[in-house]
Amino acid sequence: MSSESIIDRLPKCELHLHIEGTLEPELKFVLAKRNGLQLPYDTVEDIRAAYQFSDLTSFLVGYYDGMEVLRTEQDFYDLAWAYLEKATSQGVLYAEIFFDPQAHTSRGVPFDIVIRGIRRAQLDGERQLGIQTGLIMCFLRDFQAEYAMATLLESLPYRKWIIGVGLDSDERGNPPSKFARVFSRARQEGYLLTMHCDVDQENSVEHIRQCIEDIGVDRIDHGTNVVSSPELIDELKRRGIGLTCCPISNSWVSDGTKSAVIKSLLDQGVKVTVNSDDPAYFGGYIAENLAAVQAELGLTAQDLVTLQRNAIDISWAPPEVKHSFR
Ligand code: ES4
Ligand code: ZN
Repeated sequence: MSSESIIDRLPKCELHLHIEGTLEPELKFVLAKRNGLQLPYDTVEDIRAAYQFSDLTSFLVGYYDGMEVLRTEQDFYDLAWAYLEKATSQGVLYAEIFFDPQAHTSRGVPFDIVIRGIRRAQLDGERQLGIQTGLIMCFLRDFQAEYAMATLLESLPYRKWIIGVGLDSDERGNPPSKFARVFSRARQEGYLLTMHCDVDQENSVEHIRQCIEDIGVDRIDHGTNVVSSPELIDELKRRGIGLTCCPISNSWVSDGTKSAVIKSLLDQGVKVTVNSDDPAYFGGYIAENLAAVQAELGLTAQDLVTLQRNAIDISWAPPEVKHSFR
């Protein structure tokens, strides 16, 4: 069987997917029209052509600007529903979905509008498409820790709809330690913890160390720079902390997919996984990300299965969902 068809047929588990990063240009136009907004582009092609990033900061500026069209509960529903249909078409059985409430509350869209729209799509996805999902709330690390804490408190009435918290956005000058109190409180509230340590960021290895030793995360998003620290690799393995890697995203914000690093960590027994990040911007959902690694490295069928097993192992899915993959 060719690797393409193995990838097509593999039941998939997605662990690193920003719902706002699934906003395709076509939907951007629909939402802009519905909300009476004028986009600074005339066509879908113009929008795609404007997606030229060389690093994380340049990507993030356009990314947050692009969310302006998301205003109503129905907008968030439509966004999440479109992703769930796409994921189902690629054989995703279970997905953990990040959302960035502060990217919306900071421009006047209430928290409950955001989460209710996404939640309604999750329920419809389960009923109509058979895809199971969990929701992870990310704090924006370039905002103050106090705003993250206020967002954490605001989430508590929706506690049952959220499985964990994460940390994303611009990493430079915003280390994990800045959010130690917020994450400690989140843990007390019963949330599981993950944080981004984006590829090739300043002080990446120190940020990974803080995640593991000071914050006590359950997982790390990206985290591939750990490859330069044998001690931290051992610590990841000892604690069973997995990495959610995103090869196509890496190739936009750094100097390549880091496929060789992913394979090296896989071979060293770290629980690495392959995921999408912001597919509408980077141009690849989970199948394309697996295919990108496959094309560079010629992974065996067994490697591809291991990647999905790892994902299920380190996922925060309930036991019955984990069993459905066996
Ligand atoms: C992100 Cl690539 C990346 N890095 C940090 N934060 C993010 N949020 C969405 N995509
Ligand atoms: Zn991410």
